[in-house]
Amino acid sequence: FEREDAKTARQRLLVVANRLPVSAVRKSEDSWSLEISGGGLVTALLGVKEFEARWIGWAGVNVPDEIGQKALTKALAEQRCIPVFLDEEIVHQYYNGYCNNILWPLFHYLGLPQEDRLATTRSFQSQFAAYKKANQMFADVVNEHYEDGDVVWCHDYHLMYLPKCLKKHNRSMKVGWFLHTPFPSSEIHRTLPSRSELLHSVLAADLVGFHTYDYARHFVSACTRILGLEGTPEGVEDQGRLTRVAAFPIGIDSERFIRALELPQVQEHMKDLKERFAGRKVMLGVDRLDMIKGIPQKILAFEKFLEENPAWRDKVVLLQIAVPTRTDVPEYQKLTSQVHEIVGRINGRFGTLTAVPIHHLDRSLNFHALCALYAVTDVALVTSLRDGMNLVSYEFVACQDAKKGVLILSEFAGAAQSLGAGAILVNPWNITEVAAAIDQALNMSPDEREKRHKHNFSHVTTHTAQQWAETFVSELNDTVVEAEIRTRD
Ligand code: ADQ
Repeated sequence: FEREDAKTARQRLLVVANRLPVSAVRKSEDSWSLEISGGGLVTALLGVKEFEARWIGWAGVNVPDEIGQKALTKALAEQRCIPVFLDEEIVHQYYNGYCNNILWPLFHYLGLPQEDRLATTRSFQSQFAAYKKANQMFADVVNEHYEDGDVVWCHDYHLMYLPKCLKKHNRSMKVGWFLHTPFPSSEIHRTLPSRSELLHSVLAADLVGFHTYDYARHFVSACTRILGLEGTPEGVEDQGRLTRVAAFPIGIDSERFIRALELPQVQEHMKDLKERFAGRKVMLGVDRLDMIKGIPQKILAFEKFLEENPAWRDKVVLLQIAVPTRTDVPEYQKLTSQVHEIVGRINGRFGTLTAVPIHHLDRSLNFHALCALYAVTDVALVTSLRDGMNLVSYEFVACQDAKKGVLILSEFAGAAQSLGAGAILVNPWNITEVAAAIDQALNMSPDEREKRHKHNFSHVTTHTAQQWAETFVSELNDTVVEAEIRTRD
């Protein structure tokens, strides 16, 4: 009955994520302009009609003064957003430090930071303290706005300490936690100094979700091996209390992409691109400029392909659109220079006076330009070294119903589990294998392309972002009801 009631009364959903789905720019002492970002999570939740969603998160700006905080809170309220104010020091230690320098690389199998061990250990402790403090600040805002019957959905590696903070305050709160990155093998998680504390905290949630069964299995193994708890087919059991653990593969709002292709400005853009690259096959990479995306490896594989296939040199072009992220971090600056250097070398080697084989852009594209690019592409190259899911592969497939292009996809992206049958799967570390996959993709028969595309298109259009969000929240409601019945019996 509880679910039925929730449906008719539109249950409130509190989505807690590190960042709010808006960018805030201060116009004056007491006024702000807001821009809604179109990320996957935002579109997923906007599409869910069953719940009334509110967002709680950091607005991405430092607002030290009360006047500014009040004005921003008011402006955000119109967008159903509630800010958590974090000062610069906390952001440095919690966000840049513990989240992005420790958990992000570790969860993508890149290990813990290797610099001066002593310094790392010392800063590790202060960063973990800041992480817990920041998570408690998120919890305080949730507690302030929570009403009986709400569902609280915590997102990602930034907020692993949040379920514990929430349940400590209110045991009956319905809390779910979803991880957008991979959860690594328990042997990797074991290296993390705060390994047990984080696992215990996540287990305080009622439902814990991952993109794939493998990540869920790794999490359960970490709990059994590191904490000595019992793993069951349903989840993890601790002193009679079950935390349900399951896979909820995310999707995209495929209709939004399909509809965009009909717009005159997108059609115009497609026409320009087709003219610009007439006579050449277009290969495409769209990534955040992050080490996990395997951009240098991808470009080196393309070089190998050109080296081995001279006949293709003036008949193919690789467009690599890499939006810079975390630009203040030295490793990311190094990655940018490395990519520029490789691209420069290859263009110098195989370019002619009229054309170069690689166009590399360090920038973000707007939605319409991105759709046009996806639609004119012959072969998409997604070669992440690790990736929780990878939505670029889904977006490409959604835009390809006319062209039926080929997707080359890393076997280390979560998407390999869902789009594997239609894509050419590769080990992104093996440059020879990726070069061979490029050859196979460019020479694939139309029948084979159609067959593979059909499989992927049907998956992408039926496993949508909206369905993902609805499934997770329904499962969370059911899990809590089942737990109540178990306790009563
Ligand atoms: P990301 O690592 O950001 O997400 P991904 O899933 O590919 O990776 O999503 C990237 C989004 O940014 C896509 O919507 C894409 O269109 C957009 N984007 C990337 N580069 C762009 C560019 N140059 N210009 C414009 N737009 C660009 C994290 C995890 C993923 C997981 C998602 C969702 O790392 O593994 O799939 O969350 O859970």
